Amino acid sequence: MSEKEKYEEMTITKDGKMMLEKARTDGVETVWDRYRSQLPQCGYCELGLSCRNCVMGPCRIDPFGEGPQKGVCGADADIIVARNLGRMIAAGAASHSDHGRDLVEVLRNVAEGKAPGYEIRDEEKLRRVASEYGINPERKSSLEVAKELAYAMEEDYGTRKKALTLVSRAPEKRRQLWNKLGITPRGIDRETSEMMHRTHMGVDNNWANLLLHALRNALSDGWGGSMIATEVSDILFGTPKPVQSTVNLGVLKEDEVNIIVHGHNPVVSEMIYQAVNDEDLVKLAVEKGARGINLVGLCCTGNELLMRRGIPMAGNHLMTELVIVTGAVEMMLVDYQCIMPSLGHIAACYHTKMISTSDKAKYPEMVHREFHPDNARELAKELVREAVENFMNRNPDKVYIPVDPINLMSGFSVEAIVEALGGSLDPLIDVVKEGKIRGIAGIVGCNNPKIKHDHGHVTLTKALIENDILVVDTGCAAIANGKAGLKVLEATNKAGSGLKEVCEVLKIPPVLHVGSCVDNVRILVAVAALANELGVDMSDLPVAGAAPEWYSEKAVSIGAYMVGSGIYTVLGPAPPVLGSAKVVDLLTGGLEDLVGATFAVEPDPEKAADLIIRHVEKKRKSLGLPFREVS
Ligand code: BF8
Ligand code: SF4
Repeated sequence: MSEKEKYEEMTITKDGKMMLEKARTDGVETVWDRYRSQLPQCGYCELGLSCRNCVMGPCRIDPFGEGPQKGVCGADADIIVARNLGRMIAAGAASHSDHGRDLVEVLRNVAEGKAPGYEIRDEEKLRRVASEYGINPERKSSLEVAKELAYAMEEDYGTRKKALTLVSRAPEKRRQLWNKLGITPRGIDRETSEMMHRTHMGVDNNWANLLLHALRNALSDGWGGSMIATEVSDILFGTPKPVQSTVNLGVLKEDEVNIIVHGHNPVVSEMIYQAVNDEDLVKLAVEKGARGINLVGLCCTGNELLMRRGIPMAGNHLMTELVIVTGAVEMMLVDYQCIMPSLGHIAACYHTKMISTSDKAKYPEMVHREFHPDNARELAKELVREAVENFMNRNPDKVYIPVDPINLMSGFSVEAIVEALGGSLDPLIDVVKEGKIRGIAGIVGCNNPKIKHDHGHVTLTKALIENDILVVDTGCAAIANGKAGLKVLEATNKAGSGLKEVCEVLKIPPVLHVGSCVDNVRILVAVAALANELGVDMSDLPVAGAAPEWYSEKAVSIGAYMVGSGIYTVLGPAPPVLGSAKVVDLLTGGLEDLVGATFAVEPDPEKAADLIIRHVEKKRKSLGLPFREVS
């Protein structure tokens, strides 16, 4: 196979293929090279059958029944698989929730006057969320309300509560179900801590009991840590409204200082956004021979800024190395999560300065400049100045920006969607009832070098909109769909006639960007509101989720809180559970009786679309709505 043919297998994106070629010429190793060098990957681990939870091990179970069927402690395949999955969910829930906690700390610092540069941008939302926390916002200043809210949210992380505050947003039936099953999420930290405890050697050795707690742990992410992250981000940085922008490597500018923000938490990137608009720094850029400063995003921190400020987006997870290979990046600032430790090494081949910013996330070959609420504004300016000064170190012979950018529309918070609908969800409910929109699918999650880059997201999304299913997307999936041109008004031409008609009236694309990965909770909030409006449970609605190219532990937590909330979810890559038939049966079948939804695994995105279409029509039928027979 020629190199070019290999690139065709690796990604559907033009900029990706062109930069893979440049990476080869420049002698840069990428995630795909390292993936190949790992093959064959460990079969025990792939099946979830290896355990290293203690030092009597590591142990493994023979999937063919010939070798050992028990670990040294006596744990069998079911226990080991369930424990491993539980730990993945704990890690994912902890990541989202700790991100949320960092935002709450900024909110508290703002309230206490210790965070210059940050402010309350959405007072209305501050007061609305405060009321949900039982705080009476009347006759109080915003800062007083912010302080009380920050304290109340910090309480949600603790252990004394019987239920998380924002669980109240879920329909009554769903809450009763959680209570009956004993999985109502309590303190956010408590559920993760308990998951780690239960999976210690000699604690919970009932695989089903472990999985139930794993659901509870995931729910503490969805209705807790992630939901807090989204709400506080909106309060501090503004609730997104529809905004136009551009996407792919073509957003980099040959004649400007290019600065990239990568990671997840908008706390740092929002300050960088302010600094790149500082007049003195823009003037300095011009003095240094550039036409200006160009701030662009990657991954979810990029999504946060795209949703609220319309900054352009350079790419998703598998593009994070290739963007440096353009040779046109003066500085990349990272916070945390999904930042490959390879980035610093790649940057060393170019002039790109790499800056880590969080005390909890340091990386090889990066300079560490720690951000705190009190120094963020000044440090952001200092770093942007350094980036500007680095422009003169750029080697024009190494610069290659391969494509023109694609337009996209972003900024669809639930509030913005309700506004586009004229102030209530009723018009959406009407078109779903009529069947113009058959259902709604959330397409979320990552890229993974095991799957052709962006192929899963784009193929699935196209198939769904063709079948009149409205798509809402987040994270790396959203960036993939943006690059594929599915987030512009003209994309309605790719939708079925019903969805096309609705989108044209509302002047929205058929694929709505609802945010970053923590913003998957916007999907929970919207589905809960629809269910409340109709007086049904979330699992009754013609709604589904999919993660066609997921890789991360966070994605497992997202999938689990979606299913735990009654939303059928189709995964592309199989999670490491295939070593236990019992666990597989529960996840893909038995959960239906418990929480009214299951997981499915389908790596082929066309077939995944069929599963979702069938599910949507089944739900329509049971709601008594017009439905189509699907073979
Ligand atoms: O939180 S989609 S690769 S960037 S984990 Fe990561 Fe996956 Fe992208 Fe955002 Ni989400
Ligand atoms: Fe082996 Fe049990 Fe220890 Fe796991 S917990 S490593 S199965 S002895």
